[in-house]
Amino acid sequence: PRLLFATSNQGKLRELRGLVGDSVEVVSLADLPPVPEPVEDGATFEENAVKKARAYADATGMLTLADDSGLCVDALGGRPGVQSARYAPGDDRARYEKLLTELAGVPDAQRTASFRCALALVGPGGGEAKVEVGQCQGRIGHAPKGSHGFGYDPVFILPGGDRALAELTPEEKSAISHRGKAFQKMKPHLLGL
Ligand code: ITT
Repeated sequence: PRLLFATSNQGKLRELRGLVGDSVEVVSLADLPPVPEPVEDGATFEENAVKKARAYADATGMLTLADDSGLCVDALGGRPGVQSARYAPGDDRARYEKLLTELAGVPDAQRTASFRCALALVGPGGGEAKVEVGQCQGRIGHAPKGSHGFGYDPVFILPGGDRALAELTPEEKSAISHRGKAFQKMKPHLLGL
């Protein structure tokens, strides 16, 4: 079946295309006439993912998958969390630079963080959403490094070493990422269609 991946984030779209492979034809928002953007005012990733999937499924009549994700930093009480895309104006770099500034002077042991992802799938006729989540643990580094990925990947250090998520190839990232884990749980729902 054709699947609408309802995101305007090119990084997410690239990763999902890699995860889906050739089994499903993926259409993105860029392939469709403009649809009004839903308001992401939910308190949780799950809630926002369902809001997005439902809004785009209603507007297009297509099987729709949406992703709401973000970075939860323990020393910041879980911020930026659901606000990750709006944490600072400007681009991804402006946002991870702000994070490094906020964490200046915080020792490594207290720089723990997790990426979270909620995927929501809504059928062409609406109805119940299928929701799956995934997490990836790590800590915030002291300077950006690596050129892969997107968003906060250059400042997210993986456990057991000093590698940033942005230093992993797309395949390596998807094997351990919040999005990859959520997608593996979502896969049976997609194949069952
Ligand atoms: P859509 O709502 O159109 O999907 P968005 O970028 O606004 O795109 P979110 O509201 O879910 O999406 O915000 C997620 C933000 O969290 C995203 O902009 C990144 O900054 C960050 N993020 C999510 N997944 C990430 C990942 O795998 N690596 C790095 N940063 C990530």
